[in-house]
Amino acid sequence: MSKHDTIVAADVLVTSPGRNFVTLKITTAEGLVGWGDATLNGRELAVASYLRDHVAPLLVGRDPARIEDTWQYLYRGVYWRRGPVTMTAIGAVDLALWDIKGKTTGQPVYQLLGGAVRDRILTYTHATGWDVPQLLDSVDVQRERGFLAVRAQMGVPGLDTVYGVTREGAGYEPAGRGAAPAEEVWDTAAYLRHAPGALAAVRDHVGPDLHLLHDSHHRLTPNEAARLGRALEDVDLFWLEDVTPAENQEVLRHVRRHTTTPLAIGEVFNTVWECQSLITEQLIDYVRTCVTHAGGISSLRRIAALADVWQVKLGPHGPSDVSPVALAASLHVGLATPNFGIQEYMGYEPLVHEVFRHDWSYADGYLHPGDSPGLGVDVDEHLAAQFPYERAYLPVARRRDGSMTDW
Ligand code: CS2
Ligand code: MG
Repeated sequence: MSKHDTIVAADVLVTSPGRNFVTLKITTAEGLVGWGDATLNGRELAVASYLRDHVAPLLVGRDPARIEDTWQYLYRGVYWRRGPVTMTAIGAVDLALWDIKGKTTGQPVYQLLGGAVRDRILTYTHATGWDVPQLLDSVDVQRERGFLAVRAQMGVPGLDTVYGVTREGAGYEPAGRGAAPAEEVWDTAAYLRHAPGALAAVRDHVGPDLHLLHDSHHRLTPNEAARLGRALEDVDLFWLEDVTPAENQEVLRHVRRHTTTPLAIGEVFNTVWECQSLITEQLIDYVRTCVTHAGGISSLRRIAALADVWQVKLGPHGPSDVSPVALAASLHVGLATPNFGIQEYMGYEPLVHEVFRHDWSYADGYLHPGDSPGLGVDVDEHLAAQFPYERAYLPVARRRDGSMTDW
């Protein structure tokens, strides 16, 4: 490869093999291709347009090796910085450029990040059940698949729909296809009456060793969160996630004063600045920022570095609504980052694995990114083209009195 390659094309692929994904393809004059995930569940076309209409023209002619300069150019150069759309677009560019750099050097990205600090990455997956028996069965299924850490989400008596669960027990895809979001009814009091007992039943069923996690999904007030954390202390959770919307990080001080249940927050955050107080005030134990929505590998490493100073660990978001390209990138960071705690892995439908052929693999409760050059993912563009975008929205939630709350 000549000293300086140049970007000759930046294309955006929107495909829907069971659910919508947005993928950035960067091509260089030397014929190298880098892939980046740009999926933002429920707002996919906003990121696709941000990339196609505003970023792609600026990438053509740039040196793909200048990853950090490109990150700074796109972050500081946009003026209207931060937010999920901007940072997911920047994240996709960052992943694609790290992918290219790996292919240029013949190295998996984790080697370019300093090499492995561990042999494999502890991962957790989801167990769901509308009632406790269904939930216990779902947990058992995941244990039989070898998972050492399982997130448990259950229905709530008196409610028809609850985040993270389906009555059918099928795999849970929150974004519903259609012209408008589904409207769900939420009742925090009913949830708080039910969740501690349900999670205690799971702990009784599985014994002390399985790591158990639970996601309150942004729905509690600080005092409700404090009460729930305290009620769950004997359940010995690995973490209790998103107890409050955390737009106001100071409110976690109240929660922290009243419970030692480990807290995890950050999947909807997009820069290190949103996590700053949570980390430097020890208000959380795990920061959940996603490698794409938080601005890419370059950005997630900055968050990890700040978290390491305060002994906070990474627990990156890894739902079914970020693509196998994003999971790959998260795993490369995970293998090379000392304070990486655990990786979320909801899994994908078989067709998604065909569209996004990847080198990363799961075995016995752990993931590994593989040793292919770059991120180790290749997109089957012909197959992807057979699944056009289908409008889909995440649900919205209203209280019983009809007022909006956090879904
Ligand atoms: C959830 C996500 O995995 C999690 O922790 O919070 O599934 C979240 O609901 C979805 O990513 C939203 O698209
Ligand atoms: Mg979550």
